[in-house]
Amino acid sequence: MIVTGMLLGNATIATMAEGAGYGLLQKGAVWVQNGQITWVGPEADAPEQAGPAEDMQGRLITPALIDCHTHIVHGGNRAGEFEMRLNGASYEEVARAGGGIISTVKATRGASEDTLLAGALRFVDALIGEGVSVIEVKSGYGLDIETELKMLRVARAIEQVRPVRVRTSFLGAHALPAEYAGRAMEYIETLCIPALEAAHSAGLVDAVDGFCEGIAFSVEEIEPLFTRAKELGIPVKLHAEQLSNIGGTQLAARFGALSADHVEYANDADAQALARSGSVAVILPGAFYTLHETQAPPVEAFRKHNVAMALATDCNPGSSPLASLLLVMNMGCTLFRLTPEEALTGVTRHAARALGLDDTGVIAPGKRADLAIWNVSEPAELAYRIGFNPLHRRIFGGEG
Ligand code: DI6
Ligand code: FE
Repeated sequence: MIVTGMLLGNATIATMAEGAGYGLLQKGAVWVQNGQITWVGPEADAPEQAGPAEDMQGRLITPALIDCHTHIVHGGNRAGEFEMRLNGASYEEVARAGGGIISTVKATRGASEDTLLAGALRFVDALIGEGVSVIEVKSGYGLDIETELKMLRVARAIEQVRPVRVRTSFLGAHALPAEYAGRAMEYIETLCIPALEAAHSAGLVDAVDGFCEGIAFSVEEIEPLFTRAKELGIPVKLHAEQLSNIGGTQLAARFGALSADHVEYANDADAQALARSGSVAVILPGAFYTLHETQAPPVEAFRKHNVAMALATDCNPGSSPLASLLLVMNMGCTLFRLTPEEALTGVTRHAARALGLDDTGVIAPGKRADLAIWNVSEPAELAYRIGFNPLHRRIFGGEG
């Protein structure tokens, strides 16, 4: 008998397969061959060719985690601004001292690709250390063609130096650069769309994102960008209804978006629109926490209308300087009353869907062998503990 691959046995397995809650298997085993999952089930039923099982000693195995919304590539940091504010400085004083999103744009424009990559890897490594296998990375701190492309190249470079998959989102419509003050539509038409075309030609874009908000871009300004994305065959997603309700969720749904993200101010009609379009609601508790927001996303409406909910770090230097997906799971439960099962689904199966990936996020035959093995015995413990990382081992594409 020829034994191939590896059989992980004596495990509690949360397969996260559709329609089955955690899809929990006690005394389970999973068989991995050539980077893929070949079989999962009760160890007693394991195929003979799988050979003897490696003893997981009752540990929990889940799909590896997926962080489906980050701004992990950026120049500089805003710790000084954080400190100024906590010492009593007003928003205007911070802005006059060069703070805010525009300060990150300046730092990102000025940074080399090596510097940006080294900065990002600090957070990438923290996420990998928590069992993460896929990270979405947005541009959006360039706001000029050259720097938007630079950010996306750095995002792609992460995959070359770390065992992780990266999905890139073009976020040229993140903020209006000073050069275009008062001319938002002109920015979209003469800079943002050409930047998207250039980035797409260079093979750097998996999705197109925008920041639809009073302080950023309106529905009317995002629409031509989404129209162009559609023509190019690129899926869209949108930062929508984070600080107010201005119709971004409806726009996202109209374009069949992969996801609408933040969505604190979304209402019942917005939830229905997402349900119809099959878009995922990506919930970002890190920004809510950092900004001291009080409006929680309409979780009850999402449940009622069967909108898939994902959770992500939103890792960025301003509103969410957060690089722990385990903490995000806890925050989702504590701040927004998600159940631990919804939280785990939100960083696995639903996060994969928010990125348009159908080869990962669940433990099932034919999927990638991206697994996280934890020193816990039940899945609720992952969301329950705060500031504790129980990862025992991560398997990425069958390796590890
Ligand atoms: N939503 C946010 O909260 C951040 N961007 C976005 O689209 C803010 C990013 C920053 O402050 O750097
Ligand atoms: Fe964001």
